[in-house]
Amino acid sequence: MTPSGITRRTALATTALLLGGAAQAQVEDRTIRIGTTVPADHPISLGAKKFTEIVAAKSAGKLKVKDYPALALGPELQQQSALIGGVQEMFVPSSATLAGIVREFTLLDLPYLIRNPAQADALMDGPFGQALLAKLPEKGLVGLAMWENGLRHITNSRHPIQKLEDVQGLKIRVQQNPIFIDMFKALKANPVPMSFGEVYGALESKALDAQENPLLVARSAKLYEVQKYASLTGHAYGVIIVLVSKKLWDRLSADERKLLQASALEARDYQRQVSREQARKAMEELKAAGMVINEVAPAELDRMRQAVQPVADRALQTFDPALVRLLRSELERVSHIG
Ligand code: EAX
Repeated sequence: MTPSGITRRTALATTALLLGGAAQAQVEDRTIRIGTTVPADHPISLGAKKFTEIVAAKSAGKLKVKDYPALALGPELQQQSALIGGVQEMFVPSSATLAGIVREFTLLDLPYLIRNPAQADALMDGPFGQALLAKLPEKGLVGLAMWENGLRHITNSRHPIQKLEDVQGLKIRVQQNPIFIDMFKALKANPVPMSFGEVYGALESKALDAQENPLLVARSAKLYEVQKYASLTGHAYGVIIVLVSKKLWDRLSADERKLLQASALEARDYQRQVSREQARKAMEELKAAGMVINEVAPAELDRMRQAVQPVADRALQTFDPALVRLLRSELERVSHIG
């Protein structure tokens, strides 16, 4: 025990943090579990792994973040409830599964909202993205950053989707989210909301014909083993939210909060970069794995866009007009990007 009563390890960490230029940073020994929904090799889980490393470095090893990929800590809704209840520390889900907690996040799922990742970054990192994150604390969650899942496409085991009518009648898994259910009903498909953890089994048993996700999710979850066709519909852009339990957040010191916030943003830049690098290779990897991938003709994409537009129009009428105005002005601002 040193003369001033500080334990040797805290002295060490304080020294390290001092070296890092932080004034007397208050960081305690803590273990933090972070869950993801996809396998370890997917950029979302690689982002979570990077986050564990950045936090360890910034906290001189005091904040020990352990990552649990592929829904190892339970289905999406269960993990979200665990954060709200304070029995789990962090989770990195698709924004779509927040629909039942903060309905405004479903605005991110509106069909054909975003054309490319650069637009997505500008929208998520801008005032609209911040307005959504600001709605989480009153529900027991804290949002640190928005990471990338990517443009979503339809895969299925029946036939290539080359025209609007090819979607009709498909039994398709969708995220547990009213916009996705309404979107695929509008396309005359048969949407089945389900946890991502059940998708492979449902496709393998032919209980379902189809699912929709970015190609990287199809690659990482080996959906090419149970899906023959992938059609580049680009019908929605997938956003990932880095969540912390508010019960934990309220116990953290200001330094610990700053450290986790900075780490989530640093890991965000890494995660988006890896996601785009891997996305460039995903199509060839899936073709090599035996999938038949087709572009959908612009005229048919237009027909799909028109078929789902009423879903967006109806949904927009149910939200705070000020938030919808912000979304519209931000979409106008980012529409010139990329
Ligand atoms: O978060 O559930 C989904 O389809 C999500 O895109 C996936 O879990 C990644």
